[in-house]
Amino acid sequence: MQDVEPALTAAAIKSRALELGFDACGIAPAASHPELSFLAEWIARGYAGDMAYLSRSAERRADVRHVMPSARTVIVTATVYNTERPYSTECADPSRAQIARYAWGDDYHDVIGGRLETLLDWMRRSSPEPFDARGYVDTGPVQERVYAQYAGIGWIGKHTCVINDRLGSWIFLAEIITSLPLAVDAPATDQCGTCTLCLEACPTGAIVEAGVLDSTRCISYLTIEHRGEIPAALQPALGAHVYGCDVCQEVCPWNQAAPTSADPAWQPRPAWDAKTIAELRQMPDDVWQTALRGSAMKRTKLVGLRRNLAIADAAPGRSRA
Ligand code: B12
Ligand code: SF4
Repeated sequence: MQDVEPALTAAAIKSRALELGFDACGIAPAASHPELSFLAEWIARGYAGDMAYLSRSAERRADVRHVMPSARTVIVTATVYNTERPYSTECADPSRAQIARYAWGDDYHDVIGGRLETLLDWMRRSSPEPFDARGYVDTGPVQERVYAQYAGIGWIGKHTCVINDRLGSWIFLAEIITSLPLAVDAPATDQCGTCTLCLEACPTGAIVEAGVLDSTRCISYLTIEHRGEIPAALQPALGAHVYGCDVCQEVCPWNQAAPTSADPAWQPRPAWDAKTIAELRQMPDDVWQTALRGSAMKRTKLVGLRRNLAIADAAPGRSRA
């Protein structure tokens, strides 16, 4: 029997999502997409490092229907977090601390989580029938990039980030898994072509082949997720990256004219906007703790940030002026 679109339509949901501040919204089927099966091999190769939560939840991450058996569609949203600041690859000053763009403003889990809840509340009020739904921003057991690709939001680039042909890749993903048989979008098609700029630019060679990232070499993993000492052999390559890294996305042709967001939530906080490594090292703990409130950067805790700053301070070529 053919599914009949419910009274709450895909078009109405997308238009409400845009009104709520999301920059794109698409709908993917909750199906066995072939890319979902890469996760098991990726973990087996050791590319997850010590992110044990990924292997613990690998079974659920293999398909959203393992998370919610009644799932039929996944509503995927994208939110631009890019702001008017130069890329780290454009900065000639080695004393300037580099912080990943996504972490400059408010914690996206809180901001986008709130917007997603508002969208879901509206959906429940607008639907004549009750339905099952679960919303996630980053932390759920969902391979968000795969569903984003099948929702037409963008393709998974060779650097593994989702690229939208209009917005670029400075986008947060968030989704609502639903039991609603909504009309789905066409999947996005790969537009990387023969380009390999991100593979060549990665300071630690973490993109081991197109679409495959070895986290244990990735500066984002090393400076945010990894606890304890950072392997000595990789430390010099960290350069001035004190929290996360954007190099693979900065060199991407699809981000050369990427739109920026005027949303106050994503604007850089003054405590770390355009600061030197030395200034951040000298910032007292209580000032750090206040600045980190409601910021995604608290994930690594102050001890992790201080570890990263010490490594950056000792980086080769770093001017101590
Ligand atoms: C674990 C994780 C990380 C890890 C591992 C990253 C990775 N590439 O897997 C680390 C800590 C390194 C990381 C870093 C970053 N992350 Co992160 N991360 C996640 C998380 C929680 C899970 C991702 C995951 O499942 N990885 C496992 C592997 C298998 O998945 P994948 O690389 O995404 O895999 C796809 C392709 O690589 C491809 N593939 C895999 N194997 C193979 C093999 C072959 C042969 C082929 C052809 C393809 C292929 O298909 C895969 C689908 O399974 C997601 C949120 C979520 N729940 O999805 C956020 C997420 C992916 N991260 C995000 C962000 C913003 C970042 C950073 C930019 C932060 C920063 N600046 O420091 C960097 C980007 C680094 C990079 N190039 O990926 C965003 C990405 C948004 C976007 N536009 O894509 C997400 C979606 C969070 C969000 N809700 O917005 N992250
Ligand atoms: S830099 Fe080139 S290969 Fe890498 S994601 Fe962008 S377009 Fe694709």
